[in-house]
Amino acid sequence: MNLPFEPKRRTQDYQQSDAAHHIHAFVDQKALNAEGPRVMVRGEGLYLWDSEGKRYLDGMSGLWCTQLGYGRKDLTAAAAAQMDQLAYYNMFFHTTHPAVIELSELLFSLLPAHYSHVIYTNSGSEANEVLIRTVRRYWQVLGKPQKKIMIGRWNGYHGSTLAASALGGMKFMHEMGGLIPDVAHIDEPYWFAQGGDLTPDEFGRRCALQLEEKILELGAENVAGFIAEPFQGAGGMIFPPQSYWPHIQRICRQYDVLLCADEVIGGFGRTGEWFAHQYFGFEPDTLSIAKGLTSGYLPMGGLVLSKRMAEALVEQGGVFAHGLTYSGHPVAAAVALANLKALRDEGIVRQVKEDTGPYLHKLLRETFANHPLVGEIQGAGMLAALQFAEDKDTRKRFANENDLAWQCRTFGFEEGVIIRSTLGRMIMAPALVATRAELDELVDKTRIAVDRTARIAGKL
Ligand code: PXG
Repeated sequence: MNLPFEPKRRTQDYQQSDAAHHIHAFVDQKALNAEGPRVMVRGEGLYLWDSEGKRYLDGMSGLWCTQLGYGRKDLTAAAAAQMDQLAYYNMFFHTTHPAVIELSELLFSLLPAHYSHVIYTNSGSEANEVLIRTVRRYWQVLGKPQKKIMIGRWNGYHGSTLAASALGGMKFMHEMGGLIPDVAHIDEPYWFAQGGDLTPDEFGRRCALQLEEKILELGAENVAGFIAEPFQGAGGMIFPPQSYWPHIQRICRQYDVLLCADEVIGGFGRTGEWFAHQYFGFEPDTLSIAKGLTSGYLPMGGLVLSKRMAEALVEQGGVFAHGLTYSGHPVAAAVALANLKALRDEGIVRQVKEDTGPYLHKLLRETFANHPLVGEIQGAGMLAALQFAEDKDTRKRFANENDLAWQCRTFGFEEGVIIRSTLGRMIMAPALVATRAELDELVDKTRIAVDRTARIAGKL
């Protein structure tokens, strides 16, 4: 666990070369070049080490994806064995291979019975790109080609490629390089910030009814699908009120609009259920998957289809004009297979649901329910958000909440814990294999970071 590690080069060398060649994600590159990125060199279990030898407890599973933690030898062995046997072949021109077949068998044994088919991709963004074309194709096949419009949500996140970012509702992303036609948005169900005087349930219903209003405004005969994350991830780890999903599902069914769940973060055990829609109790027509499918060890994503959709596309659809060089890549498939087997056979998802998830949330309530900086604690399983509030009773947020949360994240790094900030929320999503002792450490170090933040906010 604490093996010494010698990086090959000095941190500054790495940073200078990095600055010379890379445009990083979601950052002002000039500012980052001046500061120099942290260079991560090793991972084991929940821990990461940087090039200075500093150790961090990774409270974010990388980017919400390393369900099994770092350094799993069974996953590296699966990759090596598959590379030796068949490093690459594709699913074009009437071919397939055992790795992808076995992966799909296992995937559908874990999914509810009304899903039957999957289109593999290399990422969550691609899954959502494929989603748009597949949903439109479905309606074409059913003789309703005018059903084309996708409805998403403001502050939703569905990826960084053109159509995925258009489906998402991050306006600063829309401003960088365009939108696509036939996409509309409704408000997000973020009660703490936008609920006003409504109870959470009233607000959840109100947000869901916006979908109905939007469908009626656009004409149900023109609307293909509604896409949403079961809970918002990148937008702040926001759980919707309980009333939200039942109303959304009812409205989608009433107007014959496909319900598309983006399970890229919520899938593969994050909430303690295999999929987040099961946690919230609704039945989507499609599921976008990625991240935890391979525990992040190799890039792989996919679009899961209900039997009803797959049947129409297969039986009546003719040529499905889509395919990626790496769809169903054998090495990614072999790693995904080993990953899903471990999650299932080691009882990891069950452990999150029955033991470590409740433990984490009890700890968070004990630590933060009466904390002067924290107005709300949300989450389930290995997933949590702390909402900063200037006044809890009125749910008044700090004008500089983004800066405060970023500062808290920086304090976290100093204390040796990685947590993520979005607007005024601190997010935790540790690996599903986290032990109680590791969760103690996560919450303890987070508390120190939050206390330090409370001091600069004048709350402690
Ligand atoms: N859908 C959802 C719900 C996501 O969270 C994607 C699609 C896109 O997946 P790819 O594999 O194309 O990145 C995501 C990705 C963050 C953060 O800071 C979140 C994501 C990616 C990077 C950072 O919360 N989610």
